[in-house]
Amino acid sequence: MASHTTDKPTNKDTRPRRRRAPRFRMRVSTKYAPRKPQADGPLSCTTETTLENSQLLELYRYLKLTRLVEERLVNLYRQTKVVGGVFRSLGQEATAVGSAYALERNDFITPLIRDLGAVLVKGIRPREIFAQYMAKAWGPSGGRDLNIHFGDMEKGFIGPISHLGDMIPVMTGILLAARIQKKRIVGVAYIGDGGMSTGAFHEGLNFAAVQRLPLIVIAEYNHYAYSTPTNLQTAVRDLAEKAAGYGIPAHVVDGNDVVACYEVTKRAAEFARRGGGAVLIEAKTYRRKGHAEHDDQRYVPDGEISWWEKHNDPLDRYEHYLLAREIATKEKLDEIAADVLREIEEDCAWAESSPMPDPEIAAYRVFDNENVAPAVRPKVLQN
Ligand SMILES: Cc1ncc(C[n+]2csc(CCOP(=O)(O)OP(=O)(O)O)c2C)c(N)n1
Ligand SMILES: [Mg+2]
Repeated sequence: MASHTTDKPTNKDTRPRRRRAPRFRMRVSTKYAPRKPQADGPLSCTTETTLENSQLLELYRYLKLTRLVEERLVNLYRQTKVVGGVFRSLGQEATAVGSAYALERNDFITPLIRDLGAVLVKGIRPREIFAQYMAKAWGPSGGRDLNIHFGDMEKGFIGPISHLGDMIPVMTGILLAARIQKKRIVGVAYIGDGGMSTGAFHEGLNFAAVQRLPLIVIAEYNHYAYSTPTNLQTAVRDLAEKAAGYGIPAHVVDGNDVVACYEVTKRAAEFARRGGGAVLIEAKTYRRKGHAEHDDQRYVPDGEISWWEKHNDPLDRYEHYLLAREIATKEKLDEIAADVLREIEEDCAWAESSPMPDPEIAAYRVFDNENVAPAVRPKVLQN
């Protein structure tokens, strides 16, 4: 008889220790949830913050950068220079920018199409975005893929795939690997209200919760998934309620308040990093553009978009906040905006000057043969 290893299978619990959560207690914090607008003035942002003035101005820069990069992409799209669609985050930029800004350099994100702001905060330059959208040879995927379908492992940005929900188990796997390698990183996975209805979302989050992995899920309640309103997507009122099914804490945050998004993610990241496990953050926001530029939004009730534009625009709110608290003057904000525009001009010109990729290279760098055992390694194009 063949000899077997003497190692017996074990059910030893290797997860970080944690005090048991009280049973059946809903743990949804609403400290940073949206508040009713005050009758006497426009909405602002939360004043309870640990951010210094220089950081508050940097946040403003990223918000402005996100909006203006997207505006330039629309411009390029209308000139038929973009290959594929343009997906806007107009009206919800604060969610991606504020949450990503709360992370440390080595932390990871898996953004979706509405999270360009998080990608920029992670250090991706506008020129990469422009070249990628135009499928240019100098773009990060060399024309092999489009929009934000590329990644940068050095910068902690995992390129998304299109299948909704699937980045949750991917990020869970990354965090499990990091734990085995004794790296204390945190991962933020973004998901839409529609994406949360997938099986992959459930399986990924359940596994992360059971393993107490430092996964932060940012659930973007932006009122629509394509043309489906959220009340036809899910029976819960707040997406945060779903956390109870996984036994993890949740927060509801005003997704159009960039400071609140930062603060809530910062707290979640500290909790996750010290072994508390997964956290769900629901950001209440609004998608002011259609699913992509081609979508004329005929399914949206009259007046809804203009209401959000007038009363709850994340950039307007933040400008009001910075001016009212005398963190910046109007001149200072204009100066930042001009600087952002200058960068966009330069980067867009660079991307436009890039050639299109050579057809012969299309099949290179698509398949990673290194991941396959040598004996069964197929002959593929290398490099
Ligand atoms: C599993 C799966 N089903 C359907 C689609 C097609 N699809 C792409 S985006 C989208 C809507 C996503 O809505 P939501 O998750 O709310 O994100 P939002 O677009 O609002 O940011 C759909 C249905 C897909 N990519 N993957
Ligand atoms: Mg949505």
